[in-house]
Amino acid sequence: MSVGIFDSGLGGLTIWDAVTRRMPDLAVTYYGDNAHAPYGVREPEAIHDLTRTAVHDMWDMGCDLVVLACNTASAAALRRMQEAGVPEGKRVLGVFVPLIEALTERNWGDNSPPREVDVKQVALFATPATVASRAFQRELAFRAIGVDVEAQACGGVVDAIEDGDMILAEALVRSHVDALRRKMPVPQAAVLGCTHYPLVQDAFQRALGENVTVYSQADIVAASLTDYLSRRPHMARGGVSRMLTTGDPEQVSARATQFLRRPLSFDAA
Ligand code: DGN
Repeated sequence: MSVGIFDSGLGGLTIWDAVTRRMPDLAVTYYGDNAHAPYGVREPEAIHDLTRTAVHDMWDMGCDLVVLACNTASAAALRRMQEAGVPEGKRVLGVFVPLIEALTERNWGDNSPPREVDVKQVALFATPATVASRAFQRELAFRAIGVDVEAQACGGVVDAIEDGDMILAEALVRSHVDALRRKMPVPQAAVLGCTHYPLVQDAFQRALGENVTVYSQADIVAASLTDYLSRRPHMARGGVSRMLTTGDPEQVSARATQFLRRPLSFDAA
């Protein structure tokens, strides 16, 4: 059994990278649905169905715990899959809750009532599908009250990063931050709600200024997963590490290596 990390494509590699650096001995299966990426521009129903199919594949191949390392998939599929009921002994987790827990500095049980927190003005930067879903605001409302969230859909940033055009990515980040500031002039915190954005975190920080705390997912999710597994050690035992893709393994390996600047080799899922 290994821990599964799922993404629509390459973005989840930022989370995979942080997880494998933090827990080098953990057996991890990375599964990229590159044949159907990007998810960010698809309808919620299609995103749910693709995510559900991939997670069932991963459960069947022995990953008892699957992390949806993709905001777009978490937004469209996570709650629905959990509410539909998961098979005995299997788990699926997403990326919003760790982020919200970091933002509210509290590891709450799902049943505790929402409470007042210090951070009041929060900017969310994410893909158009994640912003449209309002999933982040919904999860936040379960845990905190009195927080204003202004969301900015960051069209083009994922594609620019995947094309390796970091100059364009930075320019787009600046223009999306400007657009956000027209709606919320002084955010206290900024949440980067897309797996690709850790790669432009410095650009967000520069554009937002040093008074804004930027929450980036990779380290937060890796820390949260470490904590989760320390309380459930049986889920972290045994298994082998592998990288799988529904796309063309040779092509995906080359793009992933360029994306993360670390040699990576994928097999067919
Ligand atoms: N991995 C996706 C996310 O975190 O929202 C971004 C890539 C995409 O499907 N657009």
